Amino acid sequence: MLMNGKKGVILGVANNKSIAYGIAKACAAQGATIAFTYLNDSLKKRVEPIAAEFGSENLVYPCDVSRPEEIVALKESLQKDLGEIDFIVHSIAFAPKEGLSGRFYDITKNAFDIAMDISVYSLIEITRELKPLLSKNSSILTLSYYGGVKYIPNYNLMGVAKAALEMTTKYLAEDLGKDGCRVNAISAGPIKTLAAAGIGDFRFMLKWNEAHAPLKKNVSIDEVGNSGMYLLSDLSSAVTGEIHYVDCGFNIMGMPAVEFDENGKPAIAWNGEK
Ligand code: 0WD
Repeated sequence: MLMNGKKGVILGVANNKSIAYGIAKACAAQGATIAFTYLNDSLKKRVEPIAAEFGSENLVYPCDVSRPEEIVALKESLQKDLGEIDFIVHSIAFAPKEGLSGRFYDITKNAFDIAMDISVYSLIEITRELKPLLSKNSSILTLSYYGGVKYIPNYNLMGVAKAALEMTTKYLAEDLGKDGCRVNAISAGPIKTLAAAGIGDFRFMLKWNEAHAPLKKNVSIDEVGNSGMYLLSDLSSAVTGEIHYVDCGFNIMGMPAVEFDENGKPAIAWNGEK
């Protein structure tokens, strides 16, 4: 199995719809030992049974990434319970609701700081704190979205955070390459998760992607999970600093490919409905 003997930690499982859950499933299926973290007590109740599903009932730790002391405590727990680790998955993002709709220029400094802290700086801090535990052949993975590269309606503040996250991935990749650690991001297509529910008109985004992506479907957490497992495994041993699209090809489209009906009218209307 591809992940036999590999140990790692996955941050960002909120429930079994989370992208992080899809990644955990794919890694566990290939023999990985996985530690899980939860944001707060209400999520603890959801994460514990998920950890048990993967035989990790004794590897569940609190970690609110906005609290540096919890990241330090996570490092100590992982060191005690796992020793060396081979992978880290950072599947965390947050922006206050005001940053996910309306006029972009109305974003407050407070909302901006929170989004950048939790969605971007946390990757740097986790990497720095957990680095002493990383093996000489390790891999770090984070999650991005196309809204960090091009304008996407309502993605607003999170778009700016994802742009910063993607560059953070590249700078970390250079920094850690000499120590045998790879750092990559998956830019996933839209998926209905808890975090996605906060984005205005998300259902429309799903329809638009399904209608216009070359594969004519939306991506599933299992598909992102399989690609994530590849980036965490030795199959990708020469891949680092990469932003890997797992979006049914949506990002390659410069213009929607539209079919026309017998009257010469586009068969796909502006709202993505046939
Ligand atoms: O369409 C999507 N769902 C996409 C998501 C497309 C492309 C990328 N992504 C990204 C997200 O931006 C995020 O970085 O994937 C990552 C995972 O998101 P998800 O799986 O869509 O969402 P969810 O299941 O909600 O997991 C994100 C979790 C949080 O869940 P809630 O819903 O409680 O905010 O991030 C965690 C939390 O568990 N999280 C934190 N963890 C530690 N400390 C914190 C925090 N301060 N804040 C949020």
